[in-house]
Amino acid sequence: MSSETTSRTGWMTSRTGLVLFLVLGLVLGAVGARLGAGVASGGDLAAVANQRGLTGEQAQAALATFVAPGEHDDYLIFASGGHSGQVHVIGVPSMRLLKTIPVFAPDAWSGYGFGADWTEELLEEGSDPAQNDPLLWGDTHHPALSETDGDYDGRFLYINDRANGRIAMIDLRDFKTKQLYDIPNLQSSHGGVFATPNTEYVHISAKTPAPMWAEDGYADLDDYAEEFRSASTFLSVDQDTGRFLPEESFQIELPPYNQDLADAGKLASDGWAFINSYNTEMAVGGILEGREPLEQGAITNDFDFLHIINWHKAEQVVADGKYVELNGMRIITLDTAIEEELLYFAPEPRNPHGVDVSPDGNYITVSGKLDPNATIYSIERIEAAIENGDIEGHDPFGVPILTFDSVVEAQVELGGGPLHTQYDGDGNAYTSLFVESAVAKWTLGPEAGVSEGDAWQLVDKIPVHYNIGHLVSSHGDTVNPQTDYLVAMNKWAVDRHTPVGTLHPQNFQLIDVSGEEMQLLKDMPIGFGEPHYAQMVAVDVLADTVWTTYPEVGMDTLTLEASPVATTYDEARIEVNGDVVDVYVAVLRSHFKPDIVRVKEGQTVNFHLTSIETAQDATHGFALPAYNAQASLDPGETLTVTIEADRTGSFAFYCTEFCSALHLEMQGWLLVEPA
Ligand code: K7E
Ligand code: CUA
Repeated sequence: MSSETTSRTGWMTSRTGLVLFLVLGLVLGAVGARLGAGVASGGDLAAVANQRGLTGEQAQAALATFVAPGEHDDYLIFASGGHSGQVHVIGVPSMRLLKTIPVFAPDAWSGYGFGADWTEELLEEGSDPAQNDPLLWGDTHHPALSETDGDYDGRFLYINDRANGRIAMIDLRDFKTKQLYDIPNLQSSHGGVFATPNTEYVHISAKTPAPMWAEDGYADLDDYAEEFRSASTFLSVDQDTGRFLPEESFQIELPPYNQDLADAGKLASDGWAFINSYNTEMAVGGILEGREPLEQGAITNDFDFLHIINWHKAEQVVADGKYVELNGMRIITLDTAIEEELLYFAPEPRNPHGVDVSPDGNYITVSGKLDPNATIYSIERIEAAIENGDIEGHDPFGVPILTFDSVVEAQVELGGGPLHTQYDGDGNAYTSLFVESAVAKWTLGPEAGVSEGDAWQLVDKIPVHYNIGHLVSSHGDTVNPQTDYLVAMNKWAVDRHTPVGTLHPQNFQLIDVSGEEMQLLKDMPIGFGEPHYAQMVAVDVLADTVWTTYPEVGMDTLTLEASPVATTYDEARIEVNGDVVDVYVAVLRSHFKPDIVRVKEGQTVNFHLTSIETAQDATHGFALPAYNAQASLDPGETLTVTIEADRTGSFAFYCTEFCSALHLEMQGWLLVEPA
């Protein structure tokens, strides 16, 4: 892996350099254009730049991001879709949207939640059992790609639902959601999603504390400190399927603070996990009840607590049976966590947002949000402080608080509203500044290969448009980030795009970070739901594993194994067993076999559909509008659409995907004869 990745680094860097060299040569040298404010002139390229009114810098940026028709991008971004409940896949540097993966919300194109049984079952199983109807939306926030040896391995993608405390698993062979899991004892979850360096666990923590021990789930807010709790959850992962194994997972009970962003330790800090928190004041709001608004109550303390969890130790504590079970989840109680010395706090400037571990694992950057500084802790100092019992007290629940000065390595003043930090391959960090609408580039310390003299310096800043939230660099959460691209994920677009009404798109901005100074290359309007976090992975990581058709005809979408209800063309048939009609349908260009299905009112009809296509992109749909069903079948896929034939009539079904010249002819009949 490492020699491969090293060569990837070299290739990327030299390629970026080559592009810049060519661009400079073409625009600046050969055609004599002036960079900066000047207008390119002379020569064909310059003529185009001139005609389009581009400066030399703009022309250079255009060439640096241009991916020629038919060519592929270098990277893929997996971006959360916020409360659209989806994941968006975007190519870099072209910033072209390649795909939207439905996760927590139905999607008619792919038939997700619109008829195929597997999709309806997923959405239903992933819903909170206490809710009457299946949840049909989610608020995706933080994607986590699976990792091997601390680097993305292209196998699985995980993403949380901030609204409902759920998490999803997407298989990156077919890019489809395979599991939705409503995590016991969590009402919501925010930023606490990460994969441990070998995807032993996927972590997710609570956002808003809940009265999780209360039998009926109820406790009054007057009893907040006594009754409400949070939990950090380590979900064990089946290495073959990528699925969560609840019976091998565990939680750690936490005080009723709002746990925010989280990150896994790696290399030097492997085995540790870090979670930010806010509202250690335990404010609950209550404006009409004579209390201050929550956001005021939550900022009275100067410090909140960085949660430091030794998950290796927690794993052992669970193995030793020192847990209780709560709603089917093994949970280490707060008292046990303290007793077993697996949970520590360190003060962090009030209401921080991001916590991000550096590629070498030594440094943990906490972004101040209300403080212009990034505060950097070192794992060496943390371990020493724990070893020496260097604590300044305990929180109200008895968790030891390490002394601030003993665990903080450095503070770097960055600007207004630091939120999130990413890293590159050369010891630099990039922090989003929400209030200032900028990205700050700064240097890490000696453990990251930066000389003492150059360490902990703000070296560059670039404005972004506007209100940046997260930012993402290539392999930015791994032990092996690259120094080429950074994408600023901005909340506002304001005037950056042609007005399209009152709901504005958001705005991704691609930034070149390969040189000394950051350079803005491209804007990408995001008109499909609010992205929060994203991860960026080199396309060659996925090249050998992504399927473009299912490898065998008759594969079940969910299990990715041979489906027991698959059919061949010759075996396509209708079987009637009393009230149940099983229709084994072969789907191909350009018909369904059988194409006429006669049933009686009141029967249950299972359409077991198998696409016997093997050609890339030969996707068919199966729409039965009279029964509100729409499914999509990729080449080789088998799925079932079940309907209760309670509506009599003669109904056409048809293929929704324009699959061939005779696509319109790809139609059949469902005849439901009155009983
Ligand atoms: Cu900063 Cu949910 Cu990661 Cu949004 S969070 S930005
Ligand atoms: Cu199959 Cu259109």
